[in-house]
Amino acid sequence: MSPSDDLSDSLATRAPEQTDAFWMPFTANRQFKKTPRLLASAEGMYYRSTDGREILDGTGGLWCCNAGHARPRIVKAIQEQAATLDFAPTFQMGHPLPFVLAERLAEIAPAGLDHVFFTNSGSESVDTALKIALAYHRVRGEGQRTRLIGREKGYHGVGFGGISVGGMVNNRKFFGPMLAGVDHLRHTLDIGRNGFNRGLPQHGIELAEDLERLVALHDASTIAAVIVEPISGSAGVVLPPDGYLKRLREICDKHGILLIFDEVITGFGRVGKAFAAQRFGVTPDLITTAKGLTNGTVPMGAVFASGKIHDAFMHGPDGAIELFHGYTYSGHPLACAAALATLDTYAEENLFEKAIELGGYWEDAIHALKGLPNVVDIRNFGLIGAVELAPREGAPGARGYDAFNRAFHDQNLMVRCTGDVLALSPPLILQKEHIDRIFDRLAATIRATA
Ligand code: PXG
Repeated sequence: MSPSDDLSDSLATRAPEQTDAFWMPFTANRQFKKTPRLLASAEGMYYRSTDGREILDGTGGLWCCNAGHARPRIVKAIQEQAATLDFAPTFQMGHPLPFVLAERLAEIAPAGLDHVFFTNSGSESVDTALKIALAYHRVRGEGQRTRLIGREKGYHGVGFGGISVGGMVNNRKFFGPMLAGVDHLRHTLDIGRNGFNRGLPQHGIELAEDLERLVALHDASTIAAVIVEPISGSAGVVLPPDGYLKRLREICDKHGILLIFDEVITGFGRVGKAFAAQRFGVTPDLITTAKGLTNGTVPMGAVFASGKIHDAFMHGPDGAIELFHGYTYSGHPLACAAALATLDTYAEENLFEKAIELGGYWEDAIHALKGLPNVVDIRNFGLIGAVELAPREGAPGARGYDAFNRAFHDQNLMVRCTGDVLALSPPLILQKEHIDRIFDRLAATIRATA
């Protein structure tokens, strides 16, 4: 090993001497830098922190490492690809892997969603899907359909398109007027009626009729698409009431409106099928993905489009570029190699079935936290869970953050907090003993958090 190898190794695994220059995303920078939470390495279900502790990963990184960490097949594929073809353009050029990967993805996608556009993140997938929806109507001669409908509490990444259709106030209020011509459905979180419910909420299907309200207000002929997360993660795990998504699909069909499912977190096995669309038996026109596509290893996103949408663009002279959109790194060789190896790993280990196999055990384990101090709701579906804590008076989010920080430092457990909601989305390789450990540690954390 050369001296520089040695240096880079220790640079990656020991706490940095300076923390000022890195402006951290979605982080309380000043608070973090006083007591950093730093991860140095990872394998399987565990991270190791820079101070040498083994941290149980309750969140699959950030909802992305669905097959757990440092999976040998994926590591090898990335290493070999870097040495074979580091980069190749996909604008008027190509290389084999994105073609192979798109076919593989079409095989596991809901029937009919058999065309794939590659991006580098969930945010880019969302902007891509919104642009495809607008352009689709235009190429068919319905260019007046320009309105986009999102939903309150929705999270669709941080591009201007995504925050415009998104519904989280802090992600929107700093950034001016955003896209014009956007409206929002009401959200479906109703703790009063559905509190401590197991699985899908029983109340709230009528909220889908909100789309009829917006159609009555704007007229269907102005609406291009509706985008929703089948299950929203960032807003604190908001589940669709039983039958709600099906009803949205029906209303979209009735009015010629495209339906987009943002499956950046629900895709790739999180809810017991490759996609939530399949678990819920509702097929949208477009699906946005990222995260689990490469098991979080190399940034990549993908938008799945129906044949109807794709084919609408394939007209005009042979030499015409059909869609003026793309990214330098669309179909990047390293990302494709990582994604192919990830799909192999998911298939070999039947990971898309785990959320159904273990869903009942997971549900029992999380609902056993009912009755602990300040717990005001518990929600679960597939291998997703959320424990909502009552906010401290005058300090919303403080109790959730405190619990998250304690879990990391005192219980060697990584969870996510969003406001006062603690969210869980473990790697799908977990076993019952990990579920026990996650909830033992979470219970101890909640008891210790005043
Ligand atoms: N759509 C959805 C539904 C997401 O959950 C994005 C788009 C954006 O993806 P990128 O790759 O641009 O970040 C996301 C991202 C959380 C959390 O704690 C969730 C996300 C990101 C960060 C934190 O819930 N999801």
